[in-house]
Amino acid sequence: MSQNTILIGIGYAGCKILDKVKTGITKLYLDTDPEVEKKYSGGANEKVSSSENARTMRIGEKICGKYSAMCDAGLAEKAVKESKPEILKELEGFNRIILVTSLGGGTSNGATKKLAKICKGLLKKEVIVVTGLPSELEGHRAAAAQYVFQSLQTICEVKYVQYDSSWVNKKMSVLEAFNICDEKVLQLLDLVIKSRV
Ligand SMILES: Nc1nc2c(ncn2[C@@H]2O[C@H](COP(=O)(O)OP(=O)(O)OP(=O)(O)O)[C@@H](O)[C@H]2O)c(=O)[nH]1
Ligand SMILES: [Mg+2]
Repeated sequence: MSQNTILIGIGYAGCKILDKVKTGITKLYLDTDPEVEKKYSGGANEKVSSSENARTMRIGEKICGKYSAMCDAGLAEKAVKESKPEILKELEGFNRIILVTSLGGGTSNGATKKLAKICKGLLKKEVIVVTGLPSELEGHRAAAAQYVFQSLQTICEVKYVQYDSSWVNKKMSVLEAFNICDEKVLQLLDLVIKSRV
């Protein structure tokens, strides 16, 4: 059944988390940030490694230019629209789509919502979003994430981890703190994958 499933990492954190997943399931790293192609493959649409069935896709090249959506969820929605033909091609043959992300950024908020709508509403596929939600320390990002989170729940199934500031201490770097968040989302993703294969 896992052959019918595709895991799509969305935005910086979504792709970072997906990169840590050890699985034979097909992966797609998707971001408005051109860096995605350097980080997760040797170039557009090349496999990350021979042992993994993984592809990368930079979306919204025309609309975002050299940059990512840079906290602009509306721009990321437009990026999905711009790259829709390429995205649809990647989704051919998959019935279950798992969107892996961490809400709060432009791409994670905008592209996840737009993709969920396309995959569920237009393509009628099974869609599950597995996401982290920013802690209250992130202020307006946390508020923006909450707004998208509520909207996503009206579209498809959403599994989430609420980041908790008590997980971190003052000695930790930001990267160390977010690596803890990665682990929590990975555990949740593992459960979702295992419950459906
Ligand atoms: N788990 C995890 N979460 C992260 C990490 N870095 C940032 N986040 C969280 O993810 C949210 C979205 O951040 P990014 O993934 O950087 O945003 P993006 O989707 O790339 O958005 P733009 O760059 O604005 O287009 C943030 O508000 C944080 O809560 C990380 O390394 N791991
Ligand atoms: Mg980004």
